[in-house]
Amino acid sequence: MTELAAVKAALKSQAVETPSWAYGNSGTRFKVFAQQGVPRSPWEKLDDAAQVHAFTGVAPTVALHIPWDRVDDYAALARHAEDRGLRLGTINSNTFQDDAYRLGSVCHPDAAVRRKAVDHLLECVDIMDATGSRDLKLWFADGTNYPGQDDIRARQDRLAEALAEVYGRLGEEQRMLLEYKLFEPAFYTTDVPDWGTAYAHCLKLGPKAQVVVDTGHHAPGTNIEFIVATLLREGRLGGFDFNSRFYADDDLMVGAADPFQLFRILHEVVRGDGFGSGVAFMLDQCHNIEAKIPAIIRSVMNVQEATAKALLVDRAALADAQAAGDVLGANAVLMDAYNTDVRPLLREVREEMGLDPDPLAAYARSGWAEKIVAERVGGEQAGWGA
Ligand code: LRH
Ligand code: MN
Ligand code: MN
Repeated sequence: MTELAAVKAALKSQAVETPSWAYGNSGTRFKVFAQQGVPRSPWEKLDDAAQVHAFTGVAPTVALHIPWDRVDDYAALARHAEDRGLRLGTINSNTFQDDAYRLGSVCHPDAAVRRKAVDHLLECVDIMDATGSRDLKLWFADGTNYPGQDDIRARQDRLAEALAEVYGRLGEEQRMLLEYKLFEPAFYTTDVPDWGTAYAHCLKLGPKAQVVVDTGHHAPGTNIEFIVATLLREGRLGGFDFNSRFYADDDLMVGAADPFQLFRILHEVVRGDGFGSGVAFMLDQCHNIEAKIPAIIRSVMNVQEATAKALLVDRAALADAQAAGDVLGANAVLMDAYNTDVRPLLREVREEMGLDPDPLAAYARSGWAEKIVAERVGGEQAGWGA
């Protein structure tokens, strides 16, 4: 295979998982601007996700969030997905929207609350069994607001105990992805604030426990690609929650705020043989003011563009320059790839996949946006304010 053919093959095989909650209404704590035509149920979220996959060709799975996507029959939901060329993807747990969790969930000082939280996580694994999902994504809002409020170390013990119980319930092919976040909603301590804490827990649990890097969950200036390189080197990068941040956990479209950072991250994925190795490429975004389906299509395209650039890095030339201590030469190799306009290449890739080379224009022409506005009245909120 020529090098270009290999790059094209990698781009065709890339899969970007879209989140069910990105299709629904969402907002800030100040205001949710409801949009017309948004899905009224998990079933309709899948209908919209099928449009994203139809026009991009690389978004075959959809992440669910429980209870936002609770249904009576998950096997039927999986069939609904299959009928539309999709599969159900990661199951995201939610232990942050119940009054019981004011002081935390799996780290709560009261064993009864911890039990309730763990039972929810176990229920999520039951759902994975029904949907055929591989990954359980765990993000905990647990933490404290004031020094002295609770015992930092005891909370880690409670966390470890809860994770071990859920880990023991996983099937052979199932994985647990532990997501960290610097702060919010807790402001003083967070129980899983960084990759190191997540990694330490995963290491104790076993190989089915992996770390998730949500690109919006770091302090400003954090070198995320270093974290990615390290986790890949340790065999513990489970996947990404992609989005953009300018300030905190902004959940804006991936590649919008800092496409160069996204390229640097994906360069480390390529370097660390992370493609095809089980690393999940997921979006975790909310589209508060922009049209949702086009925003998700744009996000998938942004991931593709950064991936294409990362695949175009001349790794032999880079290795030579690095070995020779050629600082400027090595930097130039990387920048050459980043500065390549990969849009013509991606248009070609899409045509070879039998797709329209311009997914956004094709979606706009399809009439889907008008159809859902006409047919759907009273769309639901994604979950954050629900
Ligand atoms: C938390 C988070 C986590 C949740 C999602 C909705 O900030 O990133 O992944 O499940 O947002
Ligand atoms: Mn996330
Ligand atoms: Mn987040």
